[in-house]
Amino acid sequence: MRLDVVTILPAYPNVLDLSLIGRATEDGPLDLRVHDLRGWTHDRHRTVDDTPRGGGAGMVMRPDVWGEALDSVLGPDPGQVSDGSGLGRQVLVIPTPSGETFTQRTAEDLAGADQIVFACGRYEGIDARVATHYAATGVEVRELSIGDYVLNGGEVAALVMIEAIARLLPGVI
Ligand code: ABV
Repeated sequence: MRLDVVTILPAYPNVLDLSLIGRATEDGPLDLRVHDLRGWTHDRHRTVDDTPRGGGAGMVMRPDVWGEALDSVLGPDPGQVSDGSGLGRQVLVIPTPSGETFTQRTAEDLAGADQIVFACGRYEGIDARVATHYAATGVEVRELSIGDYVLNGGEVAALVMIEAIARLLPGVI
């Protein structure tokens, strides 16, 4: 299974190397790739945050930067993994406190995917047009919450989901 994590804190997923998940990445069924969102910015300050469209308090994350990042990570046929071995199930997970609750059932379902891309937002979240856009292009978009509390960003939520999903894969435990 391929797992991609897009984040402005690309060192976060390094903790997975301490566990069984790290070993599964070295010689097992997991292909974990971490991407720095700021690699898709074009300005000198590598800006990823923006004032919300239509006004309102707080900052959202720029949809143009997320669009370039996710177009690149999802590849030319969004919704399908093209890894040479035929087409597979590709899922875009957006951790958000307002999402559907992630449960063991969700983990079991997502363990059947061929590629999961975790879009980890900071600030007040990723501009809502990002989820709408990829859902409209045929990607299975899942906005998921690990619990009824607010974190500073989606990274820790993604780590929780990755651990719960990866341990279900044959050859990880
Ligand atoms: C994602 N809180 S998931 C981004 N419980 C920001 C905050 C946050 C998540 C969660």
